[in-house]
Amino acid sequence: MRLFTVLLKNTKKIEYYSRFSPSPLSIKQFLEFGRDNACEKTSFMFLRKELPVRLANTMREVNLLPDNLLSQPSIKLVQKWYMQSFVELLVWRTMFFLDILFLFEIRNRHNDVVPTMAQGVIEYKEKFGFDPFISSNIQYFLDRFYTNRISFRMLINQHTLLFGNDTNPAHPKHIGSIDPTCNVAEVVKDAYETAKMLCEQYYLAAPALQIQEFNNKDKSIQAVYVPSHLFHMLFELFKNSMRASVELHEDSKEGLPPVKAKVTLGKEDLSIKISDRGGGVPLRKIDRLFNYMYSTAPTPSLEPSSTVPLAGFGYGLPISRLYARYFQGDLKLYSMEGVGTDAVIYLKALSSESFERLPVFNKSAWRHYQTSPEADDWSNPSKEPRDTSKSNYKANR
Ligand code: W6P
Repeated sequence: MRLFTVLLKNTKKIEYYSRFSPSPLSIKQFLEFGRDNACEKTSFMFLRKELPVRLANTMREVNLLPDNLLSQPSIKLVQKWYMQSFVELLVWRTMFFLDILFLFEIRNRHNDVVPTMAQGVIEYKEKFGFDPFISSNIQYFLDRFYTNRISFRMLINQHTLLFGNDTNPAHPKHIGSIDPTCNVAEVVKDAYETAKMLCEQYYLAAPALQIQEFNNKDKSIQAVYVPSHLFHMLFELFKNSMRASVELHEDSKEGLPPVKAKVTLGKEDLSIKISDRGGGVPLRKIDRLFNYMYSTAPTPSLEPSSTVPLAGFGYGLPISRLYARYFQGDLKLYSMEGVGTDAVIYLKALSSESFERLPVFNKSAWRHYQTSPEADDWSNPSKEPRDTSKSNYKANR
């Protein structure tokens, strides 16, 4: 009886907080807040409302997933973590001091959300198979769910880095996780070197790197950005480029073609292009590289790609694209089959324009989960005309 009333109350509270929209912050705001008069109390006042709002928004959306997916044990486990954190945050609301250890505890509880959700998708696929409708549902959901998670961790990290005791001695100029003068080419080199180590371990060779910067002035291009996010994206792209390059040129005499990086700065965009000569990907398969359901293998240990350390987890590309989009950028692949692939990361050149891009739980989001699959409104190329001599097939030409 008591358990029931507790559950009822929590449902009501989730409903209450989910009616508020999350408040997106720009990198400039994160910076100004952390730099000038970083006030722990102000940060606490913001977080004690904003964290439950962001959690509640995403928890409502989890509930819209198809029953067959929601009932998988891994998804249930993730839901339990969210509920626990939500309840704890509401207790925290009633206090007027803040405990950084408590925020660490919440953050760490959610460390394994990505592989656990992936496991849930695998469980679903094993029982029900691949379904294009479910796949597009999952795609829409996970993009929003993981963006929410990126943002939640961003908020917690800013608070704990700014007000925790452990000021970052390696990066005294950083404001929390933001580097106000992030040297983009340096992060490119870092990510390249890390991927190169893995690549050499596995293939005993790795492509060289060529970096080019395009800037009006003759100093290196700087961004106001979260270096760890940038590293995450670049590392993922380098792994893919290296793997494709080495596997294509393994037996060739000419040696490995280098991977090229180009960093450019315009008025609006800061762009980073990573180009490989790894043979490219046919257009038909490009979307799959970003598809969650497609890239989760039902038997990971038997899947050849999972034995290749360079292949990553399978969620590397879609999540890298979410990092880019999180601050109003994007990540795109331009491939030419037979030659190679260009991957471009677009970032906003101005920190005042890089606002968090956050999912909002509302009617329009709700509608996305309700639409049922309809007949395709484009012709299907695989269907042959039944009888070309009798039908109007010829008359149509
Ligand atoms: C490839 C496939 C791919 C994905 C992402 C980035 C670069 C590349 N290169 O061949």
